[in-house]
Amino acid sequence: MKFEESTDIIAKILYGSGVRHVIASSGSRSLRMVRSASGHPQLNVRMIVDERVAAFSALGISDCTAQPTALICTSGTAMLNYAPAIAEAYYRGVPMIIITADRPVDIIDLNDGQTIHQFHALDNIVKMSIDIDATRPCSKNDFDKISDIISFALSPRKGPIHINLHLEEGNEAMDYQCADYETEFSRLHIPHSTLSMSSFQKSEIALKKTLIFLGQMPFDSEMIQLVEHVAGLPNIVVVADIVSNCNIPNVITDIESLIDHIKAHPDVFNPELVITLGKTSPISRRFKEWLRSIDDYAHWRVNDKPEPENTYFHLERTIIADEKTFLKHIADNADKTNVDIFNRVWMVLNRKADVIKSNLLAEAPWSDIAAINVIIKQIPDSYTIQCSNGMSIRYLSLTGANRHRLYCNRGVNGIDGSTSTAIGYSSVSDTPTLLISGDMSALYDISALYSGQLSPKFKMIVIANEGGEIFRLTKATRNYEKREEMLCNIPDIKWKDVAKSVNMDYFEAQNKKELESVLGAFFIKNDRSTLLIIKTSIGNSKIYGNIIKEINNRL
Ligand SMILES: Cc1ncc(C[n+]2csc(CCOP(=O)(O)OP(=O)(O)O)c2C)c(N)n1
Repeated sequence: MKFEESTDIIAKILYGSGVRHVIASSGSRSLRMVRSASGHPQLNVRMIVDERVAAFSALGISDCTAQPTALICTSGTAMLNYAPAIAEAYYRGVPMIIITADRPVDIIDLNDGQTIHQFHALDNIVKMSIDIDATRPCSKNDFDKISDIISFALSPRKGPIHINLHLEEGNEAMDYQCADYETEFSRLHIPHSTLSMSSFQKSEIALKKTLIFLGQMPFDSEMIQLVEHVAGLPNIVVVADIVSNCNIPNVITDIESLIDHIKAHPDVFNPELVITLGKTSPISRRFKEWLRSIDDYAHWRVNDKPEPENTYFHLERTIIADEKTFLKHIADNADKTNVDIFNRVWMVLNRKADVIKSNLLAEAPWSDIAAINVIIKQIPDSYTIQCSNGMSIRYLSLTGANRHRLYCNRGVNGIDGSTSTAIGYSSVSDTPTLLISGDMSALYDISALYSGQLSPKFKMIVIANEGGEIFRLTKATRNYEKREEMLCNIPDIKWKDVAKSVNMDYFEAQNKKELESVLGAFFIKNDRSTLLIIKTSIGNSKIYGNIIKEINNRL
């Protein structure tokens, strides 16, 4: 009889469900699970000590590979450090398998160290949790439960699940044989999303001035083609966040530059129907507020779950469908005789704004936005861009990102894990990854640079603008008398020393000329990961804000 521990079989179940990458954090309680996973010939297991970094890296890996990534950690508070990345995965619909090692059940609540109530601790941010006692031989029923919960992670809406695994400490083989278990895909039955396309008539869209909004979506060339087609229909305008990965000419990715003009001309620009696709709400707060404030339109949300998500307070219908199926349906049923000019008026406005914007950006004095405008034009086509929150993603929304793949944690995260996510992504990507980050975000997640995963294909640009620039721009914070001290401030970081300590090449630029002269080398060098620091000073937000104001004025 072949000896197999429960954890060996769990490792096989992981592989059978499509997991290829596992990130384990160091600990003794989790050792049995780690040993089994790393002993599996087809699982790629790496160790990252900081669980927050581990979980964000796993998120980046799942974003890049479109496969579930597994996490393993030890008992106690370790798992709580997974929470920010798990929450992002939950709201963005990214599958992740979280395995937390726990103590034997009878030593919980004895006031022992590193022991908390782990089961259910992540319940608000995972699709489902199970508690498995692997201190004894696991039964077929236990393995069925594990297979089922993993298949649930992979079924619509995809998302993270939590397996809390009670384990004996130690490295010696357990002296028992657990149940034989068929770990192939037999139990993994992934239901297809039910489509309710019949819930609307062709005429309901064909006759209405329709605004389609695209939130965050993974890059998908078939999706781009469909969007291109739909965005050419006369009664439809497509407004998309730059993280929709549909950055094509007939889609409006910079709504912020148009919003004042649109608000001033409701008869021309107000939609009768708004359809939203993708998991996230708009980056432009003013666009979201506009959609909340205007009357007389209906909102249809295309979603992979039936629960109503009434972001704009106009929700009329939830259409359960995947985005591509829905767009195909619209494209196939388009009314070719329609002579609506809704699309045309929006497109004319957008083209005009683009011309004004490109002049204003070219003339902008040295600042964050001037630097981003230079950088974006020089990023080689093969690069994926990862971006932190704060101003960076807003700068990119203004300049555009050409056709680069672009990712940012726009689900529910703030500044907590951009570097880890980008490094995780780049660790499994065949092509180079560029992270553009604010300096506060980069400091917050600096542990990622020490995670031992830096690949030569990873490039990082930090906009060193003396802390949280966004607070100097936002109405709610900019006039606070202690703004710099209480909101913006970060210590003076010696980035050159940081780069040296993690073996990254280092460049810096303090003006446009310096930037132009270092960019070529920054992108071309491919033997080590590289850090470029862009130094600007306070005043950036005024320059950025004035460009947007001026575009709106000149329209
Ligand atoms: C985890 C988390 N903590 C706090 C915040 C609040 N917050 C929003 S933006 C920001 C500052 C961002 O600064 P930086 O990364 O330097 O970007 P910049 O605004 O300068 O572009 C902070 C602290 C957040 N979003 N997320």
